[in-house]
Amino acid sequence: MNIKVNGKRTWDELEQLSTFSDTPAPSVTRIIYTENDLKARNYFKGLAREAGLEVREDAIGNIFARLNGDDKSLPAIGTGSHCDAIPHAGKYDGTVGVFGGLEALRSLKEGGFKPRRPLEVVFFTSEEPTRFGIGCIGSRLMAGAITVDHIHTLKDKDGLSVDQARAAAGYSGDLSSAILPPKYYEYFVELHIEQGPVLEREKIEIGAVTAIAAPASFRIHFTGQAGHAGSVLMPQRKDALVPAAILIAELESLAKNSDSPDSVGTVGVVKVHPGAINSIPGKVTVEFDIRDIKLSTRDGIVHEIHRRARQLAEERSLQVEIEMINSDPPAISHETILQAIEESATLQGYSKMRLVSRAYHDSLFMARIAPMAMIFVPSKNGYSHRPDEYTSPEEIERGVQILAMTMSKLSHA
Ligand code: HGY
Ligand code: MN
Ligand code: MN
Repeated sequence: MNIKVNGKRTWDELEQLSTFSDTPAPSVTRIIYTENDLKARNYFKGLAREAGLEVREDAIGNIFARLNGDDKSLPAIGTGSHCDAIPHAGKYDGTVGVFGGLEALRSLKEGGFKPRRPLEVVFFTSEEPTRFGIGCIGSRLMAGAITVDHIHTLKDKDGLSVDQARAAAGYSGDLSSAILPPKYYEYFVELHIEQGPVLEREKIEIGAVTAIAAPASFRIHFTGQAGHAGSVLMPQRKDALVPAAILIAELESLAKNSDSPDSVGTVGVVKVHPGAINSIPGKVTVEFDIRDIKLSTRDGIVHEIHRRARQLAEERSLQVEIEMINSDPPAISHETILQAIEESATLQGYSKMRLVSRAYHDSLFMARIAPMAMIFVPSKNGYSHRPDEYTSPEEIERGVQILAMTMSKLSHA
């Protein structure tokens, strides 16, 4: 069968999707369970139903759109990604995988393709950690990689729990019902923008992702003594922000000088109390994001930051609390899918290369329950998580074309 996806349709749908945002174009902000997230969900469900796909949602809001095959009982070939976006993000992170997945199933159906195994695209809930502090809540739950009890403890900055927020968004039911049964998927392949500079630098059209980096994140809470910035002399101070600043600088050095080029360390959130220019910080919370493809290297950096935090607290007579958020292993892609991606690219005459993903994705958790791989398309200047994130219509169409061809191959594998 000669598969031909409709890239223009996907591009137009991504443009419409980008209007569902809390911040003005070209930025996109779409936080889980907010009004714009619900608009994105309804938009996707409407298009999936129009395409004749079977649509269902689980208790936490993962949306599944399925093209049934000859044998409904067979494990499906899965794809999908996310549409939630961090504040002031771009249009393409995650969305290319959700609407590209929809286009792959839709164009296969329109082309008369009869899958042996069902094909399914997932709109995952809460891939970004923005609202509830930990990423990939929906895919973690599906894969049994987070406990229901843990999800019940998660709250947003206003103290609203996941359960309260999901109920307000219209999702109910026992969260354990969202855990997928064994062998639900035969294979899982996600299309995503690279969010890095490699494909563009190497002038390659399609990336076959061989591994997804291991992310770890945690909060360190320092408690010292607040006080007047003028009258408390330096020897008497218990400044809670100074040890945080030391750790931030040391994290950069640890990541730069590790034994792996893939080590990255980021502090994107620092909360200071009371947060006044003329008051000594009494309480400080610092959020750390540390990743590497090599688990031992990632863990080495995490442990060193923890050790130094305790040492600095002791030296400065402060209290310190370390709160782990997540510490996940890397995911390794499955050779069968990688070869299907590369064969499809060759058939299309697209250039291709293998590379790792330094960003994490829902596929990191789908890899726990099925053979997984990812397809990357280039990111202009490697930019992502910023309004000028960009991937061209042609690049997106090529990615969707390879996704459709790969899924059709795997459906009969
Ligand atoms: O942080 C990440 O890697 C993903 O974009 N949530
Ligand atoms: Mn992201
Ligand atoms: Mn993403």
